[in-house]
Amino acid sequence: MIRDQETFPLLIDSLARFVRERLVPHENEVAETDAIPSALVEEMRALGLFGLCIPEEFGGLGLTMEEEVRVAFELGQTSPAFRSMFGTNNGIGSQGIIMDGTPEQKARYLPKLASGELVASFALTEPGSGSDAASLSTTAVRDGNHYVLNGTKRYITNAPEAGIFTVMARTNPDNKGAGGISAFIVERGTPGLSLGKIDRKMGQKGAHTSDVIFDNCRVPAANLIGGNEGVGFKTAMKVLDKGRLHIAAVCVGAAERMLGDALRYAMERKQFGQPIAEFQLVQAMLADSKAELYAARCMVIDAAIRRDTGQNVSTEASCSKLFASEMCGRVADRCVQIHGGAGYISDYAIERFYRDVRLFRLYEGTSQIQQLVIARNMIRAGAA
Ligand code: COS
Repeated sequence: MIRDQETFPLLIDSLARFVRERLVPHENEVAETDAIPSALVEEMRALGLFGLCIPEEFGGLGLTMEEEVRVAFELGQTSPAFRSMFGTNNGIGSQGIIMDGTPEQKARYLPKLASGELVASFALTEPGSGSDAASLSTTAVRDGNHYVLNGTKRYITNAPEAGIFTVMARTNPDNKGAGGISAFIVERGTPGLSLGKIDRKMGQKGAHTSDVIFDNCRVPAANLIGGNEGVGFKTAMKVLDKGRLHIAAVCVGAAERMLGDALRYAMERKQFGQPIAEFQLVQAMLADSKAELYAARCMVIDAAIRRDTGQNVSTEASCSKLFASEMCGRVADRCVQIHGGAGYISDYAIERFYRDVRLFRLYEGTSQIQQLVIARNMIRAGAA
């Protein structure tokens, strides 16, 4: 759903211009320094990018899902590290509070997240629990007006920058499954919370992940999300349903960028006396990429519109994440191929994108987890 047909295209235009004129020129610098220049982060704040998906009453733009994916199509057209900077504030870091938080939790944290004053991280994954998220072993034991957290979270995006963490921990040791898990908001600086060293990754330089370690970390009971124990896993799954659709849209944006670069290269690069774009084998790679990209774009928009009308889109979000991230990987591979040897050289953006987009098939649920979610939902519906 697009709320205002007149102003929304203006937002898209200004974001496209920001991406083209401000972010793309800094891609190499970010990759080399592993940092986003603070002036750019300031510009992101001023544009409201940290609050895109936070409700208007808390100072955000309150984008609908369709608006959000269309914005992500634009933001995806540059290094994913830029989007990642404000991605957790709009997505996995804040949505648990937006969906299930108490009015006090929303009032305390959302305005600061919307303005970008505070960065939020989502802490689910652990050394021993990745795809099998319900088996997590971080514990939270009630002690008076506090919970005492112990455990380690792994690969936590934006942990080094985060001011708050939404943390999934087991409050009921007798329930080893999803029902024993609760979600908490933990503020940086809480005694007992520390960070591991920043992970060295294959790509997405400028976006940081690290371990988050809880060692007898005392968290006020008021920070139990929604005030209810045992529903933290459901909160996490609902957050991921939305996040997966967003990532699918980012994949569409990234594929558009890569294909645009490859097309330009193919039209300029001459071999055998003519631009390589004239060769049918190159055309096949361009055409297959275009067709798949179009399919992914349509899927993402359809799933987003369905979500805006209140439908449960768990299946469609996983279908979109599965197809779009795999499509993005195939497009990246073909675009390297179209560039030939140049595609292996860091002077060309495609070399960096090829590594950057590999993450899309892994995080917020691997392709195999998306397959599992889709098939399970089908079987459940079939049995009903
Ligand atoms: N929305 C709401 N509730 C959901 C849900 C969703 N999308 N998915 C599951 N639930 C609920 C179930 O209904 C169930 O509740 P009840 O016991 O009351 O029925 C509970 O959560 C447990 O669900 P389920 O039995 O399906 O859990 P499993 O342990 O079998 O695993 C998967 C579910 C594998 C899908 C889940 O662990 C997962 O998504 N893993 C990947 C994690 C991930 O994406 N990590 C990325 C890190 S974050 S960047």
